Amino acid sequence: MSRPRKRILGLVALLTAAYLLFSKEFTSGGIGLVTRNSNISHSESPASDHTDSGDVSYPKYTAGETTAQRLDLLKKLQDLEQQELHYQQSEDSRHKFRLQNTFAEQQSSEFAALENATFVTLARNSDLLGLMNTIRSVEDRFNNRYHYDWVFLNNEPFTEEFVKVSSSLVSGQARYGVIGLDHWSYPDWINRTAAAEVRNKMRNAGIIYGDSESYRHMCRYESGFFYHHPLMREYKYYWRVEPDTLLHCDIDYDVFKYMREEKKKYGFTIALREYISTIESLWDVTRQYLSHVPDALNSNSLLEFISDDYGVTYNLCHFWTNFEIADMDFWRAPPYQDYFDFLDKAGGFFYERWGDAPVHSIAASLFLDKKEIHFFDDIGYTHPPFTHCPMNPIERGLTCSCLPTQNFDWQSYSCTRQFYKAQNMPLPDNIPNA
Ligand SMILES: Nc1nc2c(ncn2[C@@H]2O[C@H](COP(=O)(O)OP(=O)(O)OP(=O)(O)O)[C@@H](O)[C@H]2O)c(=O)[nH]1
Ligand SMILES: [Mg+2]
Repeated sequence: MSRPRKRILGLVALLTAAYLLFSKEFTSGGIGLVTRNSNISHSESPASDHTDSGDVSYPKYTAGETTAQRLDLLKKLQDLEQQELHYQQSEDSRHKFRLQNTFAEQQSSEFAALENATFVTLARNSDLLGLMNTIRSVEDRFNNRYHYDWVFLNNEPFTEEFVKVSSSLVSGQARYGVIGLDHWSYPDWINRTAAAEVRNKMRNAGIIYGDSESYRHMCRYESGFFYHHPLMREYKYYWRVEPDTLLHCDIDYDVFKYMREEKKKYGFTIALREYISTIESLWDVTRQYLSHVPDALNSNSLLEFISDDYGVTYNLCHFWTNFEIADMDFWRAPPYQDYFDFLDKAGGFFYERWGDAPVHSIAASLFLDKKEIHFFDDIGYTHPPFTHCPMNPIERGLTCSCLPTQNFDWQSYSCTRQFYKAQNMPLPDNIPNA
C-alpha cells in the first residue's frame, strides 16, 4: 500500500476510534445516561439529536458543545470517507496512467515492438577477446534498451567459452551458427593452383591480407552468403558488428525502426578508398554485368559516389562494411543476387582479393535509389584505425565519448565528401568544399 493511502486510512481509524469514544461517553454508563442502543448513522441529521422521535430517547444532558464536537467528528468522518473515495478514484486513474505510461515506456524502450532485425557478427573463436568490449559497447550505447538478438557465425563450431562469455554480454537472444562448406570453400570453377599463385604474388607485393586464403573466404561469404544462413533468414534487417570496434554515442532511438519507417535499405558511418591492387578487374566485371542487365542501374542511383566520370572508372570509394545496418531483402533479390553470382563466376574473390566492402558499396550505389542509402552521422564509431565522431555532438544533444577532432570524415583518404556531393547535401559548416 502506498504511503499517503496508509496515512489516510490511519487517520480514518484514529478519528473513528475517537468518535466511538465520544459516542461511548454519550451512551454508556460512564455518565449513566443510556436508555437505548444508539446506532448513529453517518447520514443522521443534527436535528434528530434533539428530537425524541420513534424509539430514540436521548439522555438529558446539555447537548451544547459536546454535540457540536460530535457533529464535527461526523463531518470529519464524512470528509475522510469522501477523501478516501476521491483517493481511490485518483488511485485508479493513477494506476490507469501508470499502465498507459508503462505502455508508452514499453513502446519506446525495453519492451518496444521490435523490428525484424538482429546484430550479426562473423567471428573466429580467437576473436572473443576483441569482441567482449565491442558487445558491451553496443549494449551500453543501444541494445540494453531494445534487446535485439545477436547472431554469431563461424566457419567452425564455437567453443563453449565463446558461447558462454558472448551470451552473457548480449541482452537479447544470442544465437550461434556454423557456416556450411558450400559457402566457405572453393567453388568448382576456381583453379586452386592459380589462386595460390596469386596469393604468393600478393605476399611478395606486401598487399594487406593478400596472402590469406581465409580472408578471401570471409570476403566472399560477407558478399554473397551471410544473409542466406538459416539463422539470418529469419530476419530482414541486420547490424553488422566486428571485433575491436566501438560505439561512442548513446543511440536513443531504434535504428531498425528508422530504417523501416524511412524506407532505407543501406546505412553506413565511414566511407573511404579501397586499395586498387585488391580489385583490379572489379569495375570492368561490374560494367560487363551492367551491359547484360542495363535495367539494373537505378534511375536515381548514387553513381556519383563511386565514379567521378559517370561510370567510366571506379574512384575506389566504398562504405566501410565492418559497420553496416541494412535490409537483407536487398541482397537476397535481383539485381544484387545476380550481380554477386556474376562476380563469383568471374573468380575475383580468389584470383584477386575482392572485398565485400567495394562489392556491397558498388551494388548499393548502382542498384538502390540514392534516397535509400543513409549516413548514420549520429553514430560515433571506431574500427581501428579510423573513427567517425559526429560534429558538434553537444549542440546536437548527443552523448559521445569521442572528439570531433578524431573524425576521419574530412581527411583526404575518406569518401564522406563524395557521399555528400552525390547526395547533393551541403557540407557541414567549416568544412571547405575541396
Ligand atoms: N569465422 C571466421 N571469421 C573470420 C575469419 N576471418 C575474418 N573473420 C571475421 O570477419 C570479419 C572481418 O575480418 P577482419 O579480420 O576484421 O578484417 P578487416 O576488418 O578487413 O581487417 P582488420 O583491420 O584486421 O580488422 C571479422 O568479424 C572477423 O572476425 C575466419 O577465417 N573465420
Ligand atoms: Mg575488422
